[in-house]
Amino acid sequence: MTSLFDPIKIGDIALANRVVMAPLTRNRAIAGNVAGPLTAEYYRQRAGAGLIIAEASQISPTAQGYLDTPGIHSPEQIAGWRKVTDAVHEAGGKIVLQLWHVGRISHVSLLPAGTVPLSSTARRAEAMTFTAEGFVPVSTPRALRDDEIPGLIDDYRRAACNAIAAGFDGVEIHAANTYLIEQFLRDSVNDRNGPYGGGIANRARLLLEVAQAVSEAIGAGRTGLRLSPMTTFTAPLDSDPQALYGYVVDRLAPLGLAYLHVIEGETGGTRNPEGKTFDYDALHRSFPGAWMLNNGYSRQLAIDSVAAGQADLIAFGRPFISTPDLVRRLRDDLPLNELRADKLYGGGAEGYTDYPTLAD
Ligand code: 8OZ
Repeated sequence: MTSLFDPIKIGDIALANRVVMAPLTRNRAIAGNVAGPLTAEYYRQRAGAGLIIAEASQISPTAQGYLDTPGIHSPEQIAGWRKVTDAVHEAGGKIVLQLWHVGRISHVSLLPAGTVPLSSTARRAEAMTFTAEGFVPVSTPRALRDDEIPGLIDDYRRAACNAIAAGFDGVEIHAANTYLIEQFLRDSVNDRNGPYGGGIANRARLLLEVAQAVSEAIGAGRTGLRLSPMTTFTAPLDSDPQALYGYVVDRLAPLGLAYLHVIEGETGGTRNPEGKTFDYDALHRSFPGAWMLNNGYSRQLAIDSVAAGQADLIAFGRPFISTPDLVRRLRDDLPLNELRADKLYGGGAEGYTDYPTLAD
């Protein structure tokens, strides 16, 4: 029987165990949206994870949607991330970067002067974002023209190459949580005509072109992708999630990606939204790479899921924030530190790099 604590090779990346640190937005980038020394220390402390998925990072200036999130498009950002990856590698860990375009979940104050958020649609989301002025409603977006899509795909490709230049072991394409790629996927948001709107094949086209471009640029064995079929964070569900995400996974299967990362239920919320069922195992059966599941896993559920072959890897979010040495605590069945929920977003070391390990 496979153990959560057994090593595994996912694509080209060899992991010491199957406990993954989920990507977690912490809004602590320094000037220029650079990952600073505190961020290097934060990830170094968590290098016991089999894999760290570093927080969602904007692929271009137009891809940002919240204050003080890191980017992966400038030389200074690459240099900042290099210190992070060196620290994690020196501590024996592996780390990939999550590539992010927020789409319409942004505010003009966070974007290049004179620009508005970009999406599949010109309809504003019923959502808030965090800016220098605090929480504000997101701005009304502009629908990307079809002739702008190749440039967008180039931004993903360049960001992936930048991540490799910064020393990451790979990247995770963020196609979850109702950001840009999911704004194309779902018929609840995408109101386009033409090659990127209408039926499932057209709505999935951007995701598949991004996955193809990134895989070609840095190797499929260094490329993962995250989905959240039942998350309603800033947009309603698709009218037929099983068909949509089933199609997506069928088309991703031949690319040879290192892994697929699937959030079950509502991201950060219930694993079983009332009245909404989704067959995640059906997706798993059609994907040949490593299968990573996430959302509210307890120690026992994680151990059982890996032992039963339902998942190859389990990603933990909040437990990794509070407990840097989470793998050791899970292995020895020891209690975790308490999470300081008021320190999740923004600020400094408090609630970021000051959680104790057992060794402390
Ligand atoms: C929390 C706050 C801001 C962004 C996601 C990147 O949900 C995020 C995010 C989470 O994927």
